[in-house]
Amino acid sequence: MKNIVILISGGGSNMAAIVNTAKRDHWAEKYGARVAAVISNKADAGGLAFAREHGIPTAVLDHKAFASREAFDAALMALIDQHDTPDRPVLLVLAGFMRILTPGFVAHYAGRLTNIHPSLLPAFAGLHTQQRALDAGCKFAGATVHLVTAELDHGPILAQAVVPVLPGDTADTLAARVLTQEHLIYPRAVAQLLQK
Ligand code: NHR
Ligand code: GAR
Repeated sequence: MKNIVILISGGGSNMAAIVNTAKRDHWAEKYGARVAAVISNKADAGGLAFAREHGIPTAVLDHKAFASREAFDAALMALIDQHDTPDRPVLLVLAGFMRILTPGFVAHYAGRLTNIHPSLLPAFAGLHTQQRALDAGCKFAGATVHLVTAELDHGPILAQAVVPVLPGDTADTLAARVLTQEHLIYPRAVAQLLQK
């Protein structure tokens, strides 16, 4: 049995893709897994409404209310681990979550913490990936699902998808093309982890 906890900061479309796939593919029956909670560091994250509409418990933890990254991460860990039991260990899924996590936090969830990053890692770790890919003249871009380690965007790769860069692309049009692929590979990669 697994409790999936998803962290978001924004629109939450990857979170929604995982929730929808879990339902469509009967993850509860197949893997004993369910999305147990969605947590955002931003109160206005669009994805919170989707989660609430789907009966998933939500929480907001505003990083600005904490004096340090360590203090924020400790509070976040306490919230997440409410869903952690010996027979239902939490699988923690970052989906557009925009806060860098401390090494202590990452170690606590080692091997059960995933992220989706909008580039073909190891190229373009960090932020503003699509503009950097355009500036570099890349002909292809994409997304990577990886296990999170203390080094930003450098954990073991679980899945990737490639899209072409098209003439006239802007960072926004390229990001939208990449995002459609993210919605396919992230639920698939999570399902693979649930089968382990
Ligand atoms: N934490 C660790 N330790 N390792 C990773 O690989 C992580 C991580 C936390 C988030 C997602 C990542 C991405 O996919 C992620 C991977 C935020 C930033 C960032 O610079 C960078 C990478 C990612 C997420 N955040 C700023 C910060 O100071 C804040 C930016 C903002 O609020 O808009 O934390 O791209
Ligand atoms: C996605 O493209 C995701 O890869 C990216 O933000 C978008 C979130 O969309 N993640 C990062 O840039 C992490 N730093 P979503 O909120 O609709 O899933």
